[in-house]
Amino acid sequence: MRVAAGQFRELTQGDLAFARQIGCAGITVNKPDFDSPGWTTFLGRQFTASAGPRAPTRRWSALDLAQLRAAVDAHGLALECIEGVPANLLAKAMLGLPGADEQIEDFKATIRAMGQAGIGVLGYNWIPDGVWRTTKADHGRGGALVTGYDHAIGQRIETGILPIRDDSAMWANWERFMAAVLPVAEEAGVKLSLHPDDPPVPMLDSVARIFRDATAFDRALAFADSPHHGLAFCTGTMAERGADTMMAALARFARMGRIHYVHLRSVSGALPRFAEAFIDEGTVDPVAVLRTLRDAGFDGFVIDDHVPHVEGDTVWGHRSRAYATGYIAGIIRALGNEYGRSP
Ligand SMILES: [Mn+2]
Repeated sequence: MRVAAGQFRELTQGDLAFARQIGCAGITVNKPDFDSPGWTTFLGRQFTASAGPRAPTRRWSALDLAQLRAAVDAHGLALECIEGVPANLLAKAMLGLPGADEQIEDFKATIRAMGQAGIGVLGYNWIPDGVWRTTKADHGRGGALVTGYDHAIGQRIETGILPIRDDSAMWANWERFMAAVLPVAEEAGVKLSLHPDDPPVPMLDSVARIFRDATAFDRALAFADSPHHGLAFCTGTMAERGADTMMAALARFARMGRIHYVHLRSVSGALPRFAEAFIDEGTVDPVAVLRTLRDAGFDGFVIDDHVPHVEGDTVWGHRSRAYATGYIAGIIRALGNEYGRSP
């Protein structure tokens, strides 16, 4: 068990130095669009500005991924995982719209490129419209800015942008996707890791959120019963339905060996209304989480996920992440040297 830094939408040499400085063994990268100006600069490519909006890169190349991995390696860090492709690269597949097959083919090409670059874990989720919050500036401890969600507000929102999709339609689309991509992941040696729907409510804006509880994970893990399909277990999202049920699910899936990695964050309250919280408050007990993982023999990595925005911090949250990461690392160390941070 080890700590990584994550939630990087783009990356700089300074970000990597910082992750190493605060003791991380590795990093994860979040939904990279490798043709964006930031990524183009990081990868040392020429950037040609084009007029107007540009669609994200549909499939990642093994060369871009290998260059990314080499840059991370050079800082003494492991590139643990890439957490998802940009959401609209899978939205048609999720919703079963025309173009779904092309998106699945692109995703398969991305998995193969990941394997060629030696990057072993690819996170994904099944929410075409992403994470929902109804407030982004709730006042957390000491006036820190935290996001919050109130289902009384969320359930009334109907944008009319997305088609109506119920549970059975979303399951059928997911099963079609998984049946197509899992054999490719197995052949490429890449693990696919499913993140729960956040917030985990039955439906938002006419689209069902199928990965909202442990029962749904049981079904998904049975359908794709392979070491190459497992969970990106998010303690925060799961605790949005209650910390006790989150802990029970954590223990069970960890014992099954189906948790690939963990997002360790906390929330205050639970649905229908919750807010994000610092790691040392709220309903999630990080000591209990890490002890449960240790006792189950979990050998993956843990990241801090979302963090409150504290005084004087950057957008990515260097200060707040240093606090959360150090907190997690300290607990892992206290649980026993053999589970301590990697050198
Ligand atoms: Mn998460």
